[in-house]
Amino acid sequence: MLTNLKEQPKDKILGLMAQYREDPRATKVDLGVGVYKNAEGITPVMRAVKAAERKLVAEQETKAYTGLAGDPAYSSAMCDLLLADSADRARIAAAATPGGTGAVRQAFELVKQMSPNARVFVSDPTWPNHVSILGYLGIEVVKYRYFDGETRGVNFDGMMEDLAGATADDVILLHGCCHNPTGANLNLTQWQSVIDLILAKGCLPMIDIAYQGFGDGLEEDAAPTRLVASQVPELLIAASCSKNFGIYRERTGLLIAMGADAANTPVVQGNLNHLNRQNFSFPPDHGARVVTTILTDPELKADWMAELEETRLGMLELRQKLADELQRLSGSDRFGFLAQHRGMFSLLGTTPDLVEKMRVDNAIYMVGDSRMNIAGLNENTIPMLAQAIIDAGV
Ligand code: PLP
Ligand code: TYF
Repeated sequence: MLTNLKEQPKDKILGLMAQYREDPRATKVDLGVGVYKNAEGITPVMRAVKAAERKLVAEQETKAYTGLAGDPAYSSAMCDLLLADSADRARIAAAATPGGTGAVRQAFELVKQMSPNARVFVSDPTWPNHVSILGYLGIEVVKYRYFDGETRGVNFDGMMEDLAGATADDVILLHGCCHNPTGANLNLTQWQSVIDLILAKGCLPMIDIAYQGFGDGLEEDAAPTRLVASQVPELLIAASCSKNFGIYRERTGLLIAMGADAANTPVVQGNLNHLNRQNFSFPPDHGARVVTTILTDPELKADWMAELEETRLGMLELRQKLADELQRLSGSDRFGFLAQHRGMFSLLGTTPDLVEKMRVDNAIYMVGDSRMNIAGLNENTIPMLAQAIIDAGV
C-alpha cells in the first residue's frame, strides 16, 4: 500500500535550511527560515522562559492530561495579551493548539464545518502553509492583491477591489501584524476600511497573528486585532507563541473563535474541543504552561516584555542600517521600504534568478520569493548583503 504514495511537494523554506547547512563557505548568511537570531546567530531561550521552566520543574505536581482545550488559564492569559478589553469574553471560545500552525489548521477545519462552500481569501503572497493546508483540506483559495511590486508597500486599492468579491459564505484571512513574507502592513485607517467591507459583505474575518511584539510593540501590534474584535460579530484568531516567547519547538498556539451571541459559546467551545479530539486529543502543555506562568507573574512578565522589546528594537536597527547602507551604495532612496517594513521579514521584491545569483555568488540565503529574515543579519553581514544586492542589479 505504501508504494501507492506519491512524492509530496517540499516546503521551500525548510529546504533552504538544509541547503544552507551543507554550504561550506565561511561567509554564508542565513536569511531563510523565520527564526529570531541574535547578533551571534543564536536563537536564545528567553530569560523569563528559563525562569518559568525552573519554576515548573520545582513546583509542577502532575503531568496528567489537561482538558481537550488545554488549560483554561492559558486561553485566558493569551486572550488578555491579544485582546485586552476589546471583546466580550462571554462570546469567546478558545483552545490550545500545537503551535500557530495547529491553530490555523483547526480554524480551517472549523470553517469547513460551518460553511462547506466557503472560499478563503488570502493575501498574494501569504505564508505558503496557508495555501498548502487549504489545498489539503479541499478549500478553495482566492488570492487578493496585497504587495505592490513598485513601492514594496501594500497595494491597498487592489486589495479592497479583490476583497469586494467576498460573500457571506467566505472567509477573509488577514495577518494581524508583521506580514509574512512581505513585511508590509496596513495602517489602522486601512484596517478600518477592511472592517467596514467585512461588515458590508457579512463574511467571516480570520486573523493569523504570529509576531505580536516584533513590529511596533506588544500593544501596537495587537491594535488591529482589537479593532476588528471590537466591531465584527464573528471572528477567528490563530495565535502563535513560537516567536514572541522563543519557544518554537514547544508547539504553542491558540485558536480563538468569537461568536455574535454568548448563548452559543458553549456549542462553539464544544466544537473546538471536538476538533482537537479528532486530531490529537490533548494539545501540548509545556509551552502553554510556560507562557501562562510568565503572563501571570508580574516580575516574569516585565522581564519577558523587556527582552522582547530589546529583540524588536534590534531588528529595527538592522532594518535601518541595511536601508542606510543601500542608500549609500545606490545613491537613491529606492530601498527605503526596508526601514518601513515591520517584523522579521522583508520582501526584497526581486526575481528568483537574482535570489539564486546571490546564493551562488555571495552565499546569501533568502527564500526564492526574495523574502529576507532581517534577524539573520548583523553588523558584519549588512555591508555584504547590501553590496550583493547592488552587484546583482536588484
Ligand atoms: N502564521 C504565520 C504567518 C507564520 O509566519 C507562522 C510561522 O511560524 C505561523 C503562523 C505558525 O508558527 P508556529 O506553528 O511555529 O507557531
Ligand atoms: O515562515 C517562516 O519561516 C516561519 C517558520 O513549514 C516556518 O513561519 C516555516 C515553514 C514551515 C513552518 C514554519
